[in-house]
Amino acid sequence: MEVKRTVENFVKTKKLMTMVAMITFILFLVSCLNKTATQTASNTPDYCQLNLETPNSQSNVDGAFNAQMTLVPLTIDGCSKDSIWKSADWYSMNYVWLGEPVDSTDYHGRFKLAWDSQFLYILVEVIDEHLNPTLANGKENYWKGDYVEVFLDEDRSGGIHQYNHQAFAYHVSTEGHVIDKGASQETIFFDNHIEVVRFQEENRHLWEMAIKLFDDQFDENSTDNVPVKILNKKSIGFSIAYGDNDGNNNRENFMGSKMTHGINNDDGYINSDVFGSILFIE
Ligand SMILES: [Ca+2]
Ligand SMILES: [Ca+2]
Ligand SMILES: [Ca+2]
Ligand SMILES: [Ca+2]
Repeated sequence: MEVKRTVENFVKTKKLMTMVAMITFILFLVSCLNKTATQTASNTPDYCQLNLETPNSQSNVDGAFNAQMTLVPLTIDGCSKDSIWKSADWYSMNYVWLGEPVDSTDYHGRFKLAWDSQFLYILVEVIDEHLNPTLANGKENYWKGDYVEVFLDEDRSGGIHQYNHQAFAYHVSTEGHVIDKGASQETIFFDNHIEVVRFQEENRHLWEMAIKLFDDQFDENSTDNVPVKILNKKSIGFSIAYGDNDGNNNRENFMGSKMTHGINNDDGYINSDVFGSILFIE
């Protein structure tokens, strides 16, 4: 009898210990989940959090935009806290140049423009559910990873620019490289032309850029190139686009700021006749 009671007590105690262990484990899991949520939130400074209100962005068939002058140089940190970004308009970059029409979870893009005498500033906001790096070492297949392409023609001359520098088609990669063809017909980096910092919050991506303007005298073999100073009322050739790769090792879509962009909407990297424009205003 005594032995039976002892066995029963032992079984009860064991069940109790198992329950206590399970409850402790569940409490531990809950505490871990809370910690993860807190860490994610605390890694995102308040001023970096993207503004979820979505005022309409302006579409412009001809891709002709205004850039507002900023009196304060911007901080290129991928955050939109700079005061000029609060007042500048959102412009749309959602004309489908290549690929099938997209829904707003696959891609949606818009941008703002600002300037001072030294830089053209661009803030790009892109919704993209898969951010894919440029393939290979960044130079290979540089138009096939997710990237922002900035087309610039400093004097609005128009014309062929594929292997000269009277205009540029800067491919800005997820790694922060700036890539285009050189006069030698080789693919080269122009990393010191554009300072870029990206910021990501889930499927939203901010690309903040400060861009130097170079004229047609730019020499890729010289270290003495001097950027052009930007003045009020100056106008340049400009378009902007996003190449969307969602894991198929290719550019599945190409979406831009102007309704059309030349032959197959893919003429911008060759011919600056197809660019839209920016007017710099005070
Ligand atoms: Ca900033
Ligand atoms: Ca996508
Ligand atoms: Ca030119
Ligand atoms: Ca993508």
